[in-house]
Amino acid sequence: MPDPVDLRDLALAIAREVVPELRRRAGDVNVSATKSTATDLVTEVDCWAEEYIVARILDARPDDAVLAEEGAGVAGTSGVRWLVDPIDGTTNFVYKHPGFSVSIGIEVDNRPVAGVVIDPLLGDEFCAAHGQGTTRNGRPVWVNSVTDPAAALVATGFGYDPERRRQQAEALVTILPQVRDVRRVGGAALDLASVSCGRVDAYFEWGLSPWDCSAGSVLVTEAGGVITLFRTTASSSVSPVMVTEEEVSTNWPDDLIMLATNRDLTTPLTELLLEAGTLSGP
Ligand code: LIP
Repeated sequence: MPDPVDLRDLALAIAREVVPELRRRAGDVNVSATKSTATDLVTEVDCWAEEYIVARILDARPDDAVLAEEGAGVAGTSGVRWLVDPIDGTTNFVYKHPGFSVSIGIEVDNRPVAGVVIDPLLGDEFCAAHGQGTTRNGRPVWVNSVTDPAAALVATGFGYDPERRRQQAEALVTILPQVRDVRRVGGAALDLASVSCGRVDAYFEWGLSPWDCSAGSVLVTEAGGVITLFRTTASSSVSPVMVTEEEVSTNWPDDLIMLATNRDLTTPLTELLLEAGTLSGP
């Protein structure tokens, strides 16, 4: 198996090469297209950064597979797969609002083993490799040890589909009064990085894509946290349907819900998501 440290270091080197351009163009770019809905933005910089990152990966490791947000997909033969979000949090990027990042995750045999998330505006580099812990700008970081949901600062995000947004907002009516507060910063990758370094206590979101959260989930687990994945169920009264990272790697479900937090908060926050209807879906 390729060394996760080598994969992480290659991801970091490549991500660093696009960061200056992202910093320079943030807030000074036209929206070139929309995707799933009118609010799901794409800019020429997303496309440029993706092309650049994918070319660099394949130049260094031609037998690897790549899956990237703006459409690049390459089937590999090595068992290594790169999940690339050239700009996670494109809306923030368009407004030069902190919360967007470059996210590169790496799986070996369908298991996430390394990840890099760089915040171009704040200059933070989050890196993790299996068994090696998580670092922020080279220094080790860990998830918080909060045990009471009422004392938890919880990040979340909203999808682009208006009906899904309505349901996400409704769930917050139940969640918000029972936690310390809620943050909606912008992109999943940085939200997961925030869990890894204790900048928030937990993060959950319904409807993520693999490139949004591949790198960030390694940051969380290597920082001592827990990633729990659920499928939505037909009724909020039944047990949540949990799925593994390997299962979703080969067959990514549109209704996936991710919860990232520390070991102690996982059960109480799962119960809160269940009470809020987040795990029961449409
Ligand atoms: C974003 C996700 C985020 C979600 C946003 C958006 P994108 O990704 O990372 O978690 O809440 O609405 O989907 O599309 O900006 O790369």
